[in-house]
Amino acid sequence: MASAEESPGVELGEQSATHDAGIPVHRLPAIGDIDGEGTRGSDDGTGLHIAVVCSRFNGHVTRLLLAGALAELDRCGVTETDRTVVFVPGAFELPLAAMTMAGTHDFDAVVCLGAVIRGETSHYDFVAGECAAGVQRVQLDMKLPVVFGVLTTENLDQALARAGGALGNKGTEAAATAIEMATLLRRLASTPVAAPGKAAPAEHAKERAS
Ligand code: INI
Repeated sequence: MASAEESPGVELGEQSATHDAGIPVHRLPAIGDIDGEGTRGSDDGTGLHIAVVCSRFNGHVTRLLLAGALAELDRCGVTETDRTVVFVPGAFELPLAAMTMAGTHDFDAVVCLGAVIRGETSHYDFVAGECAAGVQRVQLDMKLPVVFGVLTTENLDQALARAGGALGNKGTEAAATAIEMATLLRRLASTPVAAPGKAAPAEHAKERAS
């Protein structure tokens, strides 16, 4: 997503803004928004198996994230029978549950949903930081898309704005990211990627010939 630094002249406030190409600054761009050659995923989730891990802490926010995520999975063709939803107490527990779901090897992606809202102590920093680091660790260790659909905000209003309010729904974006990454990884696995002028790895060539 474009940042304030990448988009000079764009005023980034609580309201949605668009940069020159008309792509919303605050929102996840649609898959086709960035033109040109290159391999990308799709939003066709037909046949994909998706796990959703949702934190119950700040449940009045996370339930909205979950609703957004499930609606997006519906839109992308991931049926109820092709998805599994599990709940954990708080965002700190998301990585372990995500690791457990990933370890089944039954899923093409895991979506983690949570809301960490700053309080009066430094607890927020530990929970948010460890959650983010843990989710990324699971993704890299398991070589599986594990999506960070966790709000980290200063207050409840900021969280609600991003949970179906004026600034979209982080749960919806997380589910869309899971589908795009799962389909991208499938494409990269079935189509050998080779640097210009280099032959594709032999095993890929063999696979193609068969
Ligand atoms: N968990 C959250 O998901 N959001 C928070 O804002 C939060 N805060 O601020 O404390 C939070 N804490 C609980 C934490 O995730 C664990 O469940 C708890 O520490 C037990 O391990």
